Formats: sequence, C-alpha cells, structure tokens
Amino acid sequence: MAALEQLPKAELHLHIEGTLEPELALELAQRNGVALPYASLEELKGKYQFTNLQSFLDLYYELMGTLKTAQDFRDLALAYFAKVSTQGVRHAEIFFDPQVHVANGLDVNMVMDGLLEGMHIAKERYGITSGLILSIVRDMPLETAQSVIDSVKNRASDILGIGLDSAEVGYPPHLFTKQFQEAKALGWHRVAHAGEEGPASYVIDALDNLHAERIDHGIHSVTDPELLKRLASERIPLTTCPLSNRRLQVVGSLDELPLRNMMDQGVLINVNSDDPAYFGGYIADNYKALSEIGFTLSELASFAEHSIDASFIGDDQRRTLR
Ligand code: ES4
Ligand code: ZN
Repeated sequence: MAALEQLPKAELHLHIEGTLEPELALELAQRNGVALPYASLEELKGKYQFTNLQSFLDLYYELMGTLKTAQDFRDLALAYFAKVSTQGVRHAEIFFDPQVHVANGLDVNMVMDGLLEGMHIAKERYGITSGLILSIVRDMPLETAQSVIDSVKNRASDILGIGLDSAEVGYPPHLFTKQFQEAKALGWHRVAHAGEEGPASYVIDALDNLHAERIDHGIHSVTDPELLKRLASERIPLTTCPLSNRRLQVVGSLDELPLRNMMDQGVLINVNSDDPAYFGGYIADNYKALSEIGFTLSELASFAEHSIDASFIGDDQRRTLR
C-alpha cells in the first residue's frame, strides 16, 4: 500500500549483514574465492526455513564469510539504502557485528570504512542519514568484544552506539556491564536485544545494568506488567520486528504479537525489518503485514512517528523528518 511506503520513518533495528541477499552472497563467494556448500541459488534458497533464532544465526554467520573487502561492505550498505529509499526511510541506525568479521580475518577499521562510505553516498543520493551501532555478539568470547572496542575507540565519533545481539538465552545482559560502561564513556548510545527468545527479566537486566536507552525486540516484556509500566514511564522504546518474530517462530502467527496490548499501556513501539534478506521483507513489508492483520493506518502512522522519536538524531533534524 503506497500510504505505508510514504510514511516518513526511521529504521532502528537493522543488521546490515542481514541485508545480504542470497544472490549477492553467491556472487561475493565467487568473487572472493570463498567456498560455500551450496551448488546453486535454488539449493541455498532452500535453507531459509528457520525453527528458532539459532537455526537462522547458523546461516547468517556462514554467509557473512563471503564479505571480504571494503567495497563489499560499501555495496552491501548501498543495496540496502537503494531498497528502502522507496519505503519512506529517512534515517537508519544500523547494527554491524565486528567480532565475526575479525574472526573471519578482516580488519574492523576496513569494515567500518566500507560501511561509512556506503552511508555517505546514501546521504548524497537519497537524503537518508544514518549511524552505526557496534553490536556485541553475546555468544562469542568476551575478550573478542573488548578487543573490537579497543580497536575502534580512537575513532569513537564514527560510531553512534553499542548494541548486544545473537543467541540470547544463557547470555544475560549483565555479562557485558563493563563494555557498556566503557561505551557510555566514549559517548556512544546504548541499546540491547532482550526479550526476543529470552525472558522479561533480561529486559530488566539490560535496563538496570547496561542502562539501555532502547530495547531491541523486547516483546517478552508483555509477561511482566510492572516492566510494561516501567518501559512506559521511562519512555524506553521497543524496536520490534514482526516478520522476524514470525520467521524465527518466536510467535506462531503475527496476531499473537503483543504490539497493540503494549501500545495501549503506553509503551513506545516502532517497527523494523531486523534481517530483511532472511525474513521475507524490508521495512515496508513489515508495515504491510501489520496492516493485513488489522492495524489501522493511524496506528501504523504512530509507529512510524515513534520511530523518529526513538532515534538518536538531534532535535533539529528530528523536526525536519516528521
Ligand atoms: C539477529 Cl533476529 C536476531 N536476533 C539476535 N541477534 C541477531 N543478529 C542478527 N539478527
Ligand atoms: Zn536484531
């Protein structure tokens, strides 16, 4: 629906590596001499049926191994911006997973240079502003998280925020308290995935110990009425991702998502695509899916407005975006 595509919005929960389409992954594998165990595009496309978060992460991390050069990262970012330039996205705050790239033998500064170049071109070409969120991969060794922070702190202003992603259960937020404290001292914003597959107590943990300013997913907050009151009163936005939750079987169907319930209790909700190349759609497809289960245009417009409110842009720019 054109109206949904025209709503001005910010995308706040987007893993740039999750925009790697299977066609591009195979092209990069060939160009970069990376062996993948798939003989054809059809065979690879057969692997996109996920049963939970881990089953997705296995493919996501495997295909990330095809990204090798600054140009690959620039092209990846540009392909994303080209897609969402027709979907109302005015601003994007983009996760990347540097620990994985370093484990693949890449230099984190090269990865950032490629992404930042793509982001710069997107501003000129489409007028879309953006920032980078360095996301800690919570199930990799803690030293690797500390080491990527150490590698980029001399260019702290190239980074907008710190995040926390990957396999959630068994990796509670407080394990990363020191890294988030250091991030705060570097002037970075703080967000964390919590309450996606993990319980509401992980959301509380992220608020209490990481001082998270937004919670990514956060949908299991709905099981704790006190937490919902806190999210509303402290104005902590949830960056939700409907198609992701369905594809990873966090919910059986979209109408099990507690979005309206939480919104009615005053929680600030916005809508995002997470890993659009894997979950069957970019941001406008997520809006469309909600519209198909009965969300009205005015409810969807309020999610879009809340996305701009929940972004880390300055108030001057915020006024120009709405
Ligand atoms: C992710 Cl859907 C999701 N959840 C947690 N971590 C992630 N990294 C990339 N996509
Ligand atoms: Zn995510």
